[in-house]
Amino acid sequence: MAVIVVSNREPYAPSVQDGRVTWTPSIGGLTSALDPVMQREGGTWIAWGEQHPELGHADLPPAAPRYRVQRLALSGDEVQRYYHGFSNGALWPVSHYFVERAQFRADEWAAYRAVNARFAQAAIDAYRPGDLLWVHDYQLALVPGLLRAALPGARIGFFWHIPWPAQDVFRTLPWDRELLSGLLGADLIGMHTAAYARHFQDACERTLGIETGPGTVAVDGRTVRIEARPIGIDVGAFETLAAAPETAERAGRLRDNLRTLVLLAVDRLDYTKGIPERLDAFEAFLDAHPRARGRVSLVQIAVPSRERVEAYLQLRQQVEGRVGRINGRFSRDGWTPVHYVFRGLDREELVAHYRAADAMLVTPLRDGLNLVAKEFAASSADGVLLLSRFAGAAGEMPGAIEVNPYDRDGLAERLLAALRMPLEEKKARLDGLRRHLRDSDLRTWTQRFLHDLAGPDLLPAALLDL
Ligand code: GDG
Repeated sequence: MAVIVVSNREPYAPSVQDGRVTWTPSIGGLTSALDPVMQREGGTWIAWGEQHPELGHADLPPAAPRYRVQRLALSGDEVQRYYHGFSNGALWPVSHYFVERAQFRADEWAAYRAVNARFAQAAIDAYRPGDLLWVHDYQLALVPGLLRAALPGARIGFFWHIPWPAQDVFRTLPWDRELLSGLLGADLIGMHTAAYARHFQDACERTLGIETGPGTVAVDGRTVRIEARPIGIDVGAFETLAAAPETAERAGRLRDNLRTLVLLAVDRLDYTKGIPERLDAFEAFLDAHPRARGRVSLVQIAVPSRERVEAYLQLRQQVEGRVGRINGRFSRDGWTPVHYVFRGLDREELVAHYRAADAMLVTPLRDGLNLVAKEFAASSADGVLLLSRFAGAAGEMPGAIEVNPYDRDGLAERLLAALRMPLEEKKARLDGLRRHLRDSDLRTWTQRFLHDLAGPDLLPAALLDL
């Protein structure tokens, strides 16, 4: 038995220099979650070959190949309509409650269907009886249905990484029925929170008129399970990196350069992450507390994202306008209130930032889960986590200070409380958070999902001791 993973993003991205190809693991949770299990089990990973599609399929990891990445080459038109169009211009905003930003276009929906069919066909070609199929995320919602039609007896899992919105929001999608039916091709559907799973069941009842039970939906004589399974992180990897002497040195240098208390925020530059609202709250904080001026700095790491979508270009202007305004208003005596970094950091640099921060601001307007919050909690020695009540992770992380990103003045006051928190309380909160993270680590997440998908009789032995 082998595992077949189907995802939009490829696990390793190739780069070519002087005719030599180097494969680098892609940034993000999916590669860290699934690469280890693929390395153990072998199998096939089907993904869009975004970089250098001409290279075709690859056996990875490069040093000791264990599984095959089947790289689909998408045309410019497919990328535009399927990825930037329907996935990121319709499904993403609706799922995050930004209905007014969504654009519903029939040609983009047609491209979404066609590209989902290409992914499904590649998985069908790779499939051998007994294999486990695991499809990921909102770009590929129709794939489980297509797989089920072609492979009625297959075991198909799906994980939805973003929020599932309340029914009145979901039903704004003109193709709500098709999306639901597509997903219901799976045997097991995972979501980050119980609320998302409930919303999904609501949609099945009200849009499709299907009966649901506790955590189940009955369809075509099959029972589909819908479960809350929040993704974890590789806690050990973050703890080890955070404790390394080089990290302490880097963190020390960062703090020496700033010479103030450090507030940190790390996000893809996305309108769901609440970056302008956070900057407004920081400005309100500086207005309300003149003594904080010169003593507190905000470091905002904004990772470039989806730059071909108009809304994202506008967001960048909005954010940079605010950074300029705050720095223009408050900078003095060599102190700059906002340090704005518009690029991704490497893992070591990222963890050094987590380590240097007195408080971490994770304040999305809406977020499926939010891995940054978990990574900070695993890396920090004595920092405070402020976490939006609209991040899926909030329910799991009571050790964080809960904030409402829409409440500018409230958020400003919470900042002050975080910076004044006694050391023992900070440490106690981090200890509690870390205990939970260890119990729900990434390997456990992957192992449990595949275990439950396979059923005990079919479980590959190696999955037991991942
Ligand atoms: C989607 C859902 C859900 C970020 N900046 C740098 C960097 N990162 C890494 C982080 C983290 C990942 O990217 C971001 O994950 P998030 O969960 O915060 O957000 P999304 O990208 O929106 O992810 C989200 C997730 O899927 C998983 O299901 O939690 O809700 O939206 O791992 O560390 N990594 C490096 N440099 C950076 O500058 N190396």
